[in-house]
Amino acid sequence: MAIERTLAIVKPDAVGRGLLGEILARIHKAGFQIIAIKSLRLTKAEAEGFYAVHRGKPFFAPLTAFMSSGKVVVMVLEAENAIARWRDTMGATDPAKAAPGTIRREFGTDIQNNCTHGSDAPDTAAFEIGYFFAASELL
Ligand code: FUP
Repeated sequence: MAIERTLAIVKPDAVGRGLLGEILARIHKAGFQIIAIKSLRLTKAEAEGFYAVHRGKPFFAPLTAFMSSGKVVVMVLEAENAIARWRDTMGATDPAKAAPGTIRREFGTDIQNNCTHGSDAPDTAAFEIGYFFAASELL
């Protein structure tokens, strides 16, 4: 297994409900290094660019409205097998289908308000990390 980096986002529902500390604790317990972290509010256009792969789907407009509705915390996580490991820590997209003990199962409200994002493959991780962080922030 290789050391990988993945992009994680704590979404507006989780930041707004005061869940950032709990989610950071879970990130540390799962063995990730936080390489970079920042808090920001996405514009609608920035949210649309981030989720461009979903443009045209019925949930695209509500999803991008939600993602630009409040502060998010974006971070780059590093670990062995980080992409799959972070997705396992988050749980399935729909909290109702996520495994017990995962972030989305324990804190998610519904398939849109599911608290966290994680890259799903090495190429998307590279795109998503580059969307938020300059190379000089990732040393
Ligand atoms: P994930 O990789 O688990 O974040 O899931 P997807 O890339 O399939 O979807 C991205 C985001 O779109 C999800 F986090 C939530 C939202 N979504 C919906 O709101 N409705 C859907 O039916 C599917 C996804």
